[in-house]
Amino acid sequence: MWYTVKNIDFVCYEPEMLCGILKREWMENKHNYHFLGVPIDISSSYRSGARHGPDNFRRILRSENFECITETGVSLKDYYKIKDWGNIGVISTNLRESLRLISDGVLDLILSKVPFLIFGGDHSLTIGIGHAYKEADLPVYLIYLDAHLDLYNEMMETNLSHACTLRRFSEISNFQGAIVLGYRDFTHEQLAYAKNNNIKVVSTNELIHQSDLFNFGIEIAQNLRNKNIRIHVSVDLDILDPSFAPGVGNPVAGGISTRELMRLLTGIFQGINTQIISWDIVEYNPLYDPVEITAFTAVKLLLESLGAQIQQ
Ligand SMILES: [Mn+2]
Repeated sequence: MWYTVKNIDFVCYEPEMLCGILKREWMENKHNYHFLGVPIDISSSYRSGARHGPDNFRRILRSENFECITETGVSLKDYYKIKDWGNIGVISTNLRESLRLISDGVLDLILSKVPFLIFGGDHSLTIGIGHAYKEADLPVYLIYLDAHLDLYNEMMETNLSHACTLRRFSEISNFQGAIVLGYRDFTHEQLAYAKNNNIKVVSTNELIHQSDLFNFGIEIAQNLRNKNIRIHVSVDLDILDPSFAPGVGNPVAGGISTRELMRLLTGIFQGINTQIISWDIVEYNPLYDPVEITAFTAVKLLLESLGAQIQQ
């Protein structure tokens, strides 16, 4: 079966090889995983530059720096045929219209029934993912890894800011609830909103006191099984301490380590693994990542997450 993705700018990027798991000769075959970039940073409230994220991420991913194997010994080449659809042709001056384009593109990915990763771009793009789930008429639950709650009703005179993402997502009729993991920058108003709107919150401090983040991740995901809902996992790289991920729009000190995030994220994906997975990695900003720490971290998270998503 072959299908098309609408409204996507194919000219932007057609990678020949991504870490050995995407090859040109596979293009005509059925793929079992999709990537899509969203180069957007209109709503970044502090340091913009995330629009350069997707292409820099690919540049690092295509480097010869990685073996295509997870730490648990899973050879990703044996499982994945990945299609990278390039970047959505967002309109860099119009967030509302860009969200419509994102929603259209993501809807096609959802309808293809293949797991997918959206790479940002600032966090506002996740609002478009929510709209796509609504269009597909699929109830969706969010697992939201972030130093922020993103529950402002408005930020800097716009209600479509990346600081409002979870708030807007929670207003979508198909929203089934969320859990925020790793927050440490918040307001009491946002916490009150979360409490009243089926949004669980786990602070960074609560996270680090878990005895095992891998098992904690599995538990979170397994609690969502058998509920007949789709799960979207949204990973804002600012959940990490800035020493592990300096290249983000709004860094917050005191975050978890790369190793801790890997444990948590791979646990979540192992727990989900009987369902179709969609996820995003957002807020990677190469302009503040001069020695590419954040990029290498993101690629590591990707590889280990792909390994954890393989259904055993
Ligand atoms: Mn954030």
